[in-house]
Amino acid sequence: MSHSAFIALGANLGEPLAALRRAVDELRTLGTVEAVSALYRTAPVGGPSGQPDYLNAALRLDTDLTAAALLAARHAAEARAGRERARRWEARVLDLDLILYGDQVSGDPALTLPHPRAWERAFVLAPLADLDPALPHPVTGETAAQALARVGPGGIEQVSPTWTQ
Ligand code: A4P
Ligand code: MG
Repeated sequence: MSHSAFIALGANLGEPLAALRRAVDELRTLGTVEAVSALYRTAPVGGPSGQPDYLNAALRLDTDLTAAALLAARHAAEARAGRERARRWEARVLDLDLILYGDQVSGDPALTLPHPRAWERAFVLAPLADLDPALPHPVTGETAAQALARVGPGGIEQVSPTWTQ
């Protein structure tokens, strides 16, 4: 059965735009990419100080894979991009987060759904609102557009509406 997954992409080391484009191509092999958000330049949130700005985006993937299989595929894609996992929230060549998987809710630390910080972060919410402003948080019901208005668009700037070509 096909599930609708929303995946956030981020990178702030190496060649972030090339890494995000490659990630979109890799995700196309896992299902149907129904929509891709605009691309944003965003100020780093958390982590060591002095990190470069991020590029962030999101996409909707309709897939037959389970959430766990998607997460495993994402680890492989991050590894291919050359990500070295060391400290949490440090600069990275590619970060793929599973934000939503249908309306599935999970507290498993290895796979928390929805992604626990997504509805508090403009760098996730702005791309999500591009894909579907009415997208509801499965627990609270707050939509992506409502959450973006609540947290405010500080620290993010749209760079390009069409960037995957
Ligand atoms: N994990 C649990 N649930 C999920 C899920 N739904 N999606 C586990 C993805 N991973 C999930 O993640 C750490 C662990 O979370 C994994 O073992 C996974 O099984 P990670 O991606 O390896 O490490 P991380 O990204 O450093 O940690 P985390 O907690 O995912 O951080 P965030 O929340 O992704 O924050 N600022 C800007 N401007 N733009 C960014 O993209 N990203 C972060 C990372 C911080 N600041 C940023 C940005
Ligand atoms: Mg992450």
